[in-house]
Amino acid sequence: MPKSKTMNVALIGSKFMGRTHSNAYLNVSKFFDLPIDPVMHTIAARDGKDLAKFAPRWGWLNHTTNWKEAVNNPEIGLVDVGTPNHVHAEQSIAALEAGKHVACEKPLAGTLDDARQMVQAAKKAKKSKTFVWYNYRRCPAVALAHQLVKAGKLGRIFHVRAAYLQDWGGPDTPLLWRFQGKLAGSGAHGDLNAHIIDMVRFVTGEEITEVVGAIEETFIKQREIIESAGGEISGKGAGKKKAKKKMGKSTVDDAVMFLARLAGGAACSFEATRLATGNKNANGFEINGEKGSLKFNFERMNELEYYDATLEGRVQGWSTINVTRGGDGHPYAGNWWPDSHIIGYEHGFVNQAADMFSIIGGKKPVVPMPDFADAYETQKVLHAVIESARQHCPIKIRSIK
Ligand code: SOE
Repeated sequence: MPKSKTMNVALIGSKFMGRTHSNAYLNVSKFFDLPIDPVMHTIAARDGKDLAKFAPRWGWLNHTTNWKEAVNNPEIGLVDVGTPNHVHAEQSIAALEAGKHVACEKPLAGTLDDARQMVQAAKKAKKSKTFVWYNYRRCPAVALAHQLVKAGKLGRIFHVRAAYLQDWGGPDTPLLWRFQGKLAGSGAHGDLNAHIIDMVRFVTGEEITEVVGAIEETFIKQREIIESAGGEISGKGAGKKKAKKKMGKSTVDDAVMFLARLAGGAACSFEATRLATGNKNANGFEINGEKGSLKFNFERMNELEYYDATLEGRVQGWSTINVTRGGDGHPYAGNWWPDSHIIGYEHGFVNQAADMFSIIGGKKPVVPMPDFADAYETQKVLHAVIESARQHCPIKIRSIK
């Protein structure tokens, strides 16, 4: 068996995305034949005690509390930035300047300025490839939606309605980094609208050209400061035992909604909120075209609903495609289990790791992969939405540099 080519990976961050990315590197070579296989070389994070447990548990050979040491290690080929938004730029740019390939969590950055600096650094680093973990593109149902639209199955697109609804951001949720503007950049907007803006661009193949109007709302102005609370969404109710609560100001949105136009003229609505009570991770879209429609809801992530308006009227209706059939050409499905042996949230990350190493190895990804320049288009829309909400006016994306 010829020895496969390998590349050492350094991951920065060991919280929620640290786990999803570690799981992806642990499993990708078991399910995909890659031109280059990742080696889980180093995990870097701030808490040395936590790291000592995390590293062996998740398959990392080395661990360090000094991310710069990992980034500058000549043995490392890919640096993966899985940290909060305010350090994406510093860590990604350092890795690019060290000649590494760089993967970064979404959104590209907390601010447009940071994102622009990342794109400029990526342009300068000619030999480095960049990737952004817009993982939902690689849910097989979303990838199939992209392929169907690209094949012309919907024809001219009239409407897109996209919503990413969660409900973990209630009054009991403490002042995590995600509620601090200087760390996160924005709240549900950069966290959740980022995903649905990217997905709509990806599935329709069209850029958003104008934000027509927007609402930005912070319903819960004060949140409890919990020293131990990290950034993760499980901090709910952490402060319930404390007698006297120390409160801090939430400086980000809890919800942002906006109306937009696509390059082909479609009229779109987008909604992101952490207060949609009863919706846990309802990330979805509906696209209406001349020849048909598509509907996706991540809470039923293996299913894509399709309405084919080209059928004779008496047999038209919404069909629910269980996107698990590799034999029928469903994207990624052939790498996993037999028909209808459904997959989960973590598989999208494994599928992304597979495409990243395909690209590094000179092969094509199954579906398009966002690099820093592509993710900057999403970042420009994120910025335009907040400008539109605050100035109460439409904003053309071409005006954002
Ligand atoms: C929190 O809203 C979060 O963890 C997002 O940051 C992720 O991108 C999403 O996949 C799940 O929810």
